[in-house]
Amino acid sequence: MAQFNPSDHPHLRYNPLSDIWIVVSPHRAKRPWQGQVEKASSENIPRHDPKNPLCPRAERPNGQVNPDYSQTYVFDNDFPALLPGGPDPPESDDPLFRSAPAHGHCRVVCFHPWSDITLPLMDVKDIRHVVDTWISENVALGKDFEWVQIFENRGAVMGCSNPHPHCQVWACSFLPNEPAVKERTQREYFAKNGQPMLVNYLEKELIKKERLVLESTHWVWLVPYWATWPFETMLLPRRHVLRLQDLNDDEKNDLSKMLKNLLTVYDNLFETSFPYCMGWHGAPTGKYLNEDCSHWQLHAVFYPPLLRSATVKKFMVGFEMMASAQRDMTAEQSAERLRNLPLVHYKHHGSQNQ
Ligand code: H2U
Repeated sequence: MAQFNPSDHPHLRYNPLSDIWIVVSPHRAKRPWQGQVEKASSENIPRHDPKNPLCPRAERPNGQVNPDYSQTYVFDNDFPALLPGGPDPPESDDPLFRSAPAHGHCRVVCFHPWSDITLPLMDVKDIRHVVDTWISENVALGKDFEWVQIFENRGAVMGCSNPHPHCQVWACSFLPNEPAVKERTQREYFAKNGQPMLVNYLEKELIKKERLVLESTHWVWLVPYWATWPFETMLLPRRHVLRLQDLNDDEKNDLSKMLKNLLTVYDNLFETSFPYCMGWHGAPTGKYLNEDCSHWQLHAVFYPPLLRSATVKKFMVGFEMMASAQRDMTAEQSAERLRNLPLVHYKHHGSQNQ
């Protein structure tokens, strides 16, 4: 029998953070595609649209008028999924019909006053304002809530409802599923190995060098060994950091540059405004602020849906819905493709403007 080759032979990979297995089928990457093709993202977005409720000076449906903001602007979501107060469901002792209280606070963070700009096209100093806003939201909401989820849905294909550059913050009175699993897996790993899982993981990836994409003084961008989405990536600080608010000034400046670079690489992959869902995961807040959370390592995850062009996306259907997540290209092949892309944005090719 032929010797096992991870770029040729189907195999399973374990995701120790999420405690799931992924099917890797590298031999399938060359199959022809006759399925659905997405619309490429529109590039004709007006810089200012007085009717867009996320723009400066625009009136939102609740009658509030946005200020003439010039950096980031944060407001309470007008259609929040969670509310700070309200009645709780009755307790039930029936294991088949369980419910629990869910309170929260949902906010919207506009990154920039212009609608026709995205993070990779923003100046690093403006991205730094976004980083600072993420931190201040995490600190303010984290006082009262156990989990503060910061996430950006970019692109209509990811369900983003508004082209204006923005992200959302959902603070929750409970640990949602993904963080709850990460809380358990990192705690167990730490108890067994005496080191945080992701600190150990990064040490090993820096030696293996197979899945690294970009490195900076304080940050490393890589395709995790266990990535599910074709171009899924993770951004990790080099130092052990529990939460966004624990980053020092140099790390925050370096993060702003790194975000510009990595998102430029993503845009350059298919020369399109690359859709993704990105979010931050760090140690929980609320009552956890008074507990030892050394098992946690801060990280950002990027889940982009595109597979082979600006218009062909990966569908998580069929076997993925019924059984296990599956990918064709290996994590190493994705990392190599990303690594070979320029740091100059494709919209700026041939110009001085980076
Ligand atoms: P997306 O990130 O999925 O595009 O969502 C935008 C959020 O902005 C969405 O949660 C909120 C929506 O409720 N929003 C307002 O709070 N006020 C508005 O006037 C428009 C959109």
